[in-house]
Amino acid sequence: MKLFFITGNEHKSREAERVLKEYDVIIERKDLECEEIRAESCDEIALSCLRMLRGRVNKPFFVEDSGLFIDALNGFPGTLSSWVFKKIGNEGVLRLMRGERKRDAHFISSVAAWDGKKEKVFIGEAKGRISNELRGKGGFGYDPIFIPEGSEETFGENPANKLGCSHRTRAFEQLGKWLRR
Ligand code: ITT
Repeated sequence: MKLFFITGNEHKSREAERVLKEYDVIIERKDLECEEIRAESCDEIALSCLRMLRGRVNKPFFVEDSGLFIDALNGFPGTLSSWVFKKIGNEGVLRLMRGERKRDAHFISSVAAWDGKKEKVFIGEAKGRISNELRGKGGFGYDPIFIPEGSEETFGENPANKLGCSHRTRAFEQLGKWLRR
């Protein structure tokens, strides 16, 4: 089966490709602009993008919205993750967390898919904590400051571990199972 992944982010599409090939799903990335609504949850944003793009993509496709939610910052940057990363980067987030002992955080990935007949949303989560300093050059975005549960290395230091347990992997595994149903 072939589906379009509408995203401007190549890292996301590479990660999706690796997970979905296990389900015999081939993806093709297409970069179409979608006006993101303001919302507190990634699934609301993903679903609204899916509905906005339905008329423009007449083939089965999906979109993904994700974000980093930091407990000590009441969930910030959350659904603003992409914008905040561009503005202040990992250094800026580490500055906001300076002196903070409670460093719990989680990533959320919401995938909204249209298989040609039905729409469906899948949510994946990765729990972890924010490191005290930048570590590792792998991955993208907040990977160098996020340490997943059960590990001492950031996603940036250990991208192979990321593929096994990330929010995106978990959401795309559900999509793969649904497509294969
Ligand atoms: P599209 O909307 O075009 O898909 P985007 O990068 O703008 O691409 P989002 O709006 O979903 O995507 O923003 C999510 C941001 O959250 C992303 O740009 C990163 O800064 C961060 N993020 C999401 N998943 C991540 C991951 O696996 N590792 C590191 N940072 C991540």
